[in-house]
Amino acid sequence: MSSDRTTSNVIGGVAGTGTGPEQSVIDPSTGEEIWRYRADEPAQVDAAVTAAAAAYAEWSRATPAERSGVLVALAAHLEGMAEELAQAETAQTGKPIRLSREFDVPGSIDNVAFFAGAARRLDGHASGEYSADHTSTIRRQPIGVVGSIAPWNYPLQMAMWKVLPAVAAGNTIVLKAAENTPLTTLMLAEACAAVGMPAGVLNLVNGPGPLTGEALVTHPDIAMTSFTGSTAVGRHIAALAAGNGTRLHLELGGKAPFVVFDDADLPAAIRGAVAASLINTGQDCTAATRAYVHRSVLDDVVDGVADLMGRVRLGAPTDAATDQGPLVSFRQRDKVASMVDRAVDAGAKAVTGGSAPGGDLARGAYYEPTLLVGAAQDSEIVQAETFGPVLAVLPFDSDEEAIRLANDVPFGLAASAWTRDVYRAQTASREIDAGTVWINDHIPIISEMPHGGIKASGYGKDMSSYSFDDYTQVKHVMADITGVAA
Ligand code: TXE
Repeated sequence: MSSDRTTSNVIGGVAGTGTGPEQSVIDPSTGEEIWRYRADEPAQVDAAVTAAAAAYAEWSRATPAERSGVLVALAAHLEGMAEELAQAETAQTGKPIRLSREFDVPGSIDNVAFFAGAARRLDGHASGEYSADHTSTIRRQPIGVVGSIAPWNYPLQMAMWKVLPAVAAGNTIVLKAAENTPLTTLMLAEACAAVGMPAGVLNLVNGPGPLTGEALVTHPDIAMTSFTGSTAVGRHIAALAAGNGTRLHLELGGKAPFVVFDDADLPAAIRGAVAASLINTGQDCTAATRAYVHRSVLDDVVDGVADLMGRVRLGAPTDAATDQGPLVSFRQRDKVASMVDRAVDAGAKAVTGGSAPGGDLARGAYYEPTLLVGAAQDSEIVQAETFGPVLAVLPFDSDEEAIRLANDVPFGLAASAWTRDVYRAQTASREIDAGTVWINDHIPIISEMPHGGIKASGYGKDMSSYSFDDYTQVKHVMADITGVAA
């Protein structure tokens, strides 16, 4: 579908190609190569950072209205490419076309619209006189060239989350997409150029993390690194960034608990557990992965979830009737399969799923929706990020135990509590260690609200005006006013 594309990077407004090793983009529903490109090497990364640095002087001094105007035009332009974007997103990730059409693409465009507005609300504040002879002002300023590295689970949305707060605040950016999912990010960079975003404001490089990503993170002219990906790579990047002294924004995945109290609306909780564990084939850092269910309603929840999971339609991602496509790659599918196998070896039972489907689907990276019971709290399947269509259900006996188990993992990105009791809901929202806690829901995100974690899930916020805390610096300007009146 994209095999006619001949360029794989955008540097200083010019589309070009890398000089490094060849990379394949694979349709994971068939295993077929849909595009091939050459990775960007340190020379291309250096050129991209240089272009971003050159564009910074003008872009950082553009008025908020000017920056906003570019984003308003971008939102309209992307609307016109929505179907093309959805098709490309589905081709490179295997996600159902319905998800691309109804979530990835509209969510991305809504993000552009939000930041078009937020760009004009970058208020500092005038502090007034705290000292007899001086007046203080707070300026909110951009920080320079941002180096961003995005993952493959939501390629377009993750690119948006990185690019928009950075450029809305007046920074310029070099973005690296995940090496297996570069297509929609390239389309985004071209759309930015088409609507008149000045050359060099958004630069795009592509290639593997150790080659292209590390060249970006260690480049001396980067002022900030923003990364979404695995905890292991995030920590490695943090160590590299320390060598430069650059500021960091890290979103490192999660292991979201889904807590069902005995007074919950059970049909809603059951539907929610299935939707939240299978969203994007479970390749979502906020996906529900551990359901803690009060022992008195455990059997009802297990039966209900197993029933609904059994009805999920696996199929071709391009089919609008498909609920669940393949995982993004055979590597990711094999990672998930071996985690489930180890859980079962350790004593868990797969109530439904637990293997890759046969038949026509065997040629793709598919894995069945999987419900596990009997896993131990300290086992790998409960503690480590799975990133697949797998939900483990564990019982609890008291509210205190539920909160303790919910917090008993290294991660702290998202969580949900299901109850009709306001006190329980408020207590859970206060006590659960997570950047987002949903009550009687799990998954929805909106551009106006922040997303980001604590503990091994990293730090910093995506989306919302809170993201400007990461992408701007606060400057104190203090003036001696004693001579002004003279
Ligand atoms: O991630 P990586 P992988 C988790 C999820 C998944 C696991 C492995 O659990 O199963 O990570 O996925 C770039 N220097 N998440 O291996 O490697 C890489 O090129 C600089 C959660 O694909 O972290 C890509 O652009 N960059 C997550 C990005 O990092 C490097 C989303 C993510 O890849 C690099 C994705 C290096 N040395 C996976 N090595 C989330 N937070 O939602 C890799 N990269």
